[in-house]
Amino acid sequence: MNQKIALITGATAGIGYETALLLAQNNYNLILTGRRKERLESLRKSLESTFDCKIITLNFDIRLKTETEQALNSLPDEWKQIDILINNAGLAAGLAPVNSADVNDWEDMIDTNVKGLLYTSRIISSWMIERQTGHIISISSIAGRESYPNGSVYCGTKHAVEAISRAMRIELLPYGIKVTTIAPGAVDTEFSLVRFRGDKDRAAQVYKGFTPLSAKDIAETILFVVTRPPHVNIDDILIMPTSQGSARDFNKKSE
Ligand code: NDP
Ligand code: 8X3
Repeated sequence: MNQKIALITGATAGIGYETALLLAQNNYNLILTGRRKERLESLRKSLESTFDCKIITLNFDIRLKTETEQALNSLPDEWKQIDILINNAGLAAGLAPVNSADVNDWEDMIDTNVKGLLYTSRIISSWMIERQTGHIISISSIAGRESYPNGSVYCGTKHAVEAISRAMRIELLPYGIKVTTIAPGAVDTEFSLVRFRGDKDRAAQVYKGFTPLSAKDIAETILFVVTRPPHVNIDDILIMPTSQGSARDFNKKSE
């Protein structure tokens, strides 16, 4: 295959979905992953019929090590030549202090945001090392730079993403493999709906009174990062809405 191959984890919604659209539009061949199979299939059909790109979908739960390994290892050899890995799948579950938070929420966040990212990076970085080329982009968060009350474990997982990426940047240096973290502030996706377990009103409150980032803003940032020349690596980007100055400081207008 002449076109570059990008694998996006969590392509069924939000940032991953918009990144799939933009990369397909720019003729990347894509491996799209997520748990919602129907969404993956309809995205594949729509991208392949609209753009000059080939798509493979892998339907697995990134929290499960064996399922993740089996799915990735099932790729045909030519599709294992992944040029770009976008570690995007992730979630926040709940918003509660350590003394009363739901332990299952912690496990969900740690298993997805940290362990899932590691399972995927472990396998794909080994393929990149064989080819002495590649680029791993991980979606961190403002929560990877700051901690906020009631978000201890989500913030902890995103701090871990930052720490793991910094170490991988150095580990993969001898092989010419690029490593980037992108840390967004508030992005209007399904993120808050997931965090508040489908409570639409509560999720909508998060983005009320200011203009949040869109998933397309992050997709465009990813496209910028992957289109730099071979000698340039963007190590790290913090991207915020103009109306957000820190994890907790917003310039919100009442409506
Ligand atoms: P969405 O909820 O819109 O999308 C999350 C994606 O992750 C979905 O495609 C979902 O797929 C996938 N995913 C979640 N859990 C799993 C799992 N167990 N196995 C496989 N895939 C999974 O959220 P965003 O697009 O906003 O989030 C993308 C990333 O951006 C996350 O890492 C998030 O932490 C980060 N982020 C988000 C910000 C925001 O404000 N929205 C800000 C900063 C960072 P499916 O459910 O089909 O499995
Ligand atoms: C998502 C942004 O501020 O809710 O990572 O943690 S925040």
